[in-house]
Amino acid sequence: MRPIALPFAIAALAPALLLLAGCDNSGSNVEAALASSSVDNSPTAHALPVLTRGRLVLPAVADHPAVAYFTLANQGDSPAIVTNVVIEGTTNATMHETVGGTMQSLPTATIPAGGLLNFEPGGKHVMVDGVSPSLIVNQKVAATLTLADGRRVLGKLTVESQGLDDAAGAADSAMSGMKM
Ligand SMILES: [Cu+2]
Repeated sequence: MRPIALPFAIAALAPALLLLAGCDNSGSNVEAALASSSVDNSPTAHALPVLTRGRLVLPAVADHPAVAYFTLANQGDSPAIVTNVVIEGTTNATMHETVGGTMQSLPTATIPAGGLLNFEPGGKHVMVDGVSPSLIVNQKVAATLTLADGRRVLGKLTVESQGLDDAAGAADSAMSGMKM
């Protein structure tokens, strides 16, 4: 996939690029995920990966994309490859990754054998379009992840608001609008 540069001159011309600019950076926190996970870590050959800490962050500005984050734990003894994400109450979900301030789409994402894969602000995340206006904060929506071997991982995402304390700025810029 082609990295997408962030210049505003370009981004302003293309809403799809503009929203890609919205991912800020924060550190990964694998240890915290492990510590807070209720997943049984004993490896099992054909265990289905488990989705935890799922959240769907609504856009501050109507008609902008939402973004989904979650942690995937693979208890199996071989890598699990996520190829598709579907989220209830939305029309389209696409895996993305932010690397060094640029955004790439992520056709697949691999959960290592016996390990974790985090979708989190500043790293891998899921861009979500067509969010139903009926979704409300604290509601749980279903997420269905398809794996390369055809298996499906079902999980729940808690709907969150990203807050409207800077609504004017957010309206000016999808970058602010996507800020976490
Ligand atoms: Cu993105």
